[in-house]
Amino acid sequence: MSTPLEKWVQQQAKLTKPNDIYWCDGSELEAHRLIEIGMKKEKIEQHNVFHELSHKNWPNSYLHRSHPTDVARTEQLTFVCQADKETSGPNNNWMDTKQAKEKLTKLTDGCMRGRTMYVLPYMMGHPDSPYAKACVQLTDVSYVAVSMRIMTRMGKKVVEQIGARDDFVRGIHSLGDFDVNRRFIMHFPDENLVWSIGSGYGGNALLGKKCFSLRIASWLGYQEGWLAEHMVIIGIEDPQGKITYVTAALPSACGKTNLAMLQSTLPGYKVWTLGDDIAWLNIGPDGRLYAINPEVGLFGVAPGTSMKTNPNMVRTLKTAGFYPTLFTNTALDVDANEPWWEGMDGPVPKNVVDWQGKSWNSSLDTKAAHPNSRFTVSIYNSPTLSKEFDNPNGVPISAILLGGRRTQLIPLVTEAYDWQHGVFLGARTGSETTAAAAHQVGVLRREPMAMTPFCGYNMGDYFGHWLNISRKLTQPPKIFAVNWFRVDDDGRFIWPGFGENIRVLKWIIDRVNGRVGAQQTPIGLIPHIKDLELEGLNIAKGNLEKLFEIDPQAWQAELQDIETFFSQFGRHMPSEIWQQYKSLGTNLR
Ligand code: GTP
Ligand code: SPV
Ligand code: MN
Repeated sequence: MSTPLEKWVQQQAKLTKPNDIYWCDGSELEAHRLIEIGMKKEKIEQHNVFHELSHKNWPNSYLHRSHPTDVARTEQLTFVCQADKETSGPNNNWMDTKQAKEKLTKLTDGCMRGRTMYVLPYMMGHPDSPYAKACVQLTDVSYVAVSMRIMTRMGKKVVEQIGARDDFVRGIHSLGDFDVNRRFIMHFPDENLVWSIGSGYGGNALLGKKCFSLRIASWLGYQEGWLAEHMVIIGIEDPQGKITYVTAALPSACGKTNLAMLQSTLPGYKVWTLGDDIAWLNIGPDGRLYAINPEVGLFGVAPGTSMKTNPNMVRTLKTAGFYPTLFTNTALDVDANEPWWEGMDGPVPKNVVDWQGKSWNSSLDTKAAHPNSRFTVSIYNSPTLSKEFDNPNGVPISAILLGGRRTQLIPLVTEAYDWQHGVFLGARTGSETTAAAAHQVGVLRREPMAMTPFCGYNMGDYFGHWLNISRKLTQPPKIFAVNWFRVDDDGRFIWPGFGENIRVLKWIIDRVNGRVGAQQTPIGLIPHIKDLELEGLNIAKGNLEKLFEIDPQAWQAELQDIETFFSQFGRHMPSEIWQQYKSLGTNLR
């Protein structure tokens, strides 16, 4: 008698028609075999799937070049197929479930011919965690198999854990033919199913990540009373040795990985890493909010990563760990056979090929590394890994930061008056778009809780769910809005950011621990300048004022944009949020 899992794999093999089926066991030996296959047998365009880099400075590292049309998430090709369009909401593309499956079945029929189907059993969350989920993804490329092994707890134990159960999360993935007209990333939340074809890139292909752990999990959370969020989890240790746990939502390529690995410039303070992208937030037995990171890897933006901006990330990448480290679409220093990207320490190497393998030099006006080029590395390599990382119950959260990338208008930090006001601060957040998705960069859009591309149901209901969560919390975390990205009249960032962000974190934990007061403004509470540790920084006085300036006139266009955004959600929009919106308008007048 075969199990539901075996039956499902057989069914999918009948449809996809691979040459052979390979069940991954998650072992070290297997990872090396898969990389060998990627280096010798599998190709994308003219490139092998993996190129071995020199292990001298970058231990166990490999370069992957994706298809040139397949370098970022494709939001326009991403669908959330809830039972009806209204449940998916205006924040998602929707297709009728039956129609979506007919379309996908056609595209999937025979798509693995001549290829291997890899079966990847994996857990999101620690296997002993009450919040963990067992999942299985199918894929036809070694890159995805090796990446999933770095990003998740993958292995044959999960098959035993699933046993005869039918409720595992299913993911079907194939590279297809890379034709964007035949590329779809589709979600079926009521069946715990993700079906993705035509892309091999990150969030489109590693189905445990955004597809399951955010889009589908957010829907599970809505029904079951928890939250799946696009958030960093960190512990901030103060000079007394007290650790305060904090989460932070920032949109894609807006500083989460940097914040998660922050190296403090203030003596006595230290940041411990628990997660850089996804947090599952549950109400614990004591009524506090607990966070776990369902992942075990970091899939971070490479350009700009250096000993100056993110030394702990550089150390993580240069640590010889148990797992391989992958570089996707970075440039290559040909002589050293090492990865290279804009913003790396040291001089530009003499002999560089760009992310597509074409000869490059700095006089060209193109980037050598793709702006969304990334590394995939085990979080266990990180020198700042929190000792609570594998705690199945997670860590209790005292503050939640909700931010965006705003070159104008939004202050460095604002504290919400209470949870309701905090949900409004999150809901009204705007951010300028980045290269993490295939769209125009630098366009302001609403990014509530950094979840615009990831909320798997109607965002109006999502705001209502956030409001409901606090009603069950004994100690709701304080909520703060942050913005590292304000620029001066010359277009330069005013706030130095990166390691210096500890100064803002210090104020936040001082507020949490009742050590300092705050000033009331029309938009929320901001620091008294005397309470901000600014020693050693060189910010012109006028610019410092700009970091906290609230210009009622300039807010008028923002109010209009927020209203237009909220209005789309019609009757799904909670009245509390509209009340908050009205008081903001009144306060600014
Ligand atoms: P995803 O992995 O896409 O979800 O994004 P992320 O939020 O983890 O992005 P990451 O930390 O990799 O941010 C990358 C971009 O943010 C780069 O352009 C960095 O230079 C920029 N960045 C990060 N932190 C700061 C900061 O404190 N100040 C400024 N000015 N830029 C920052
Ligand atoms: C993001 O775009 O927010 C990422 C990268 O973290 S991806 O996994 O491609 O979604
Ligand atoms: Mn992300």
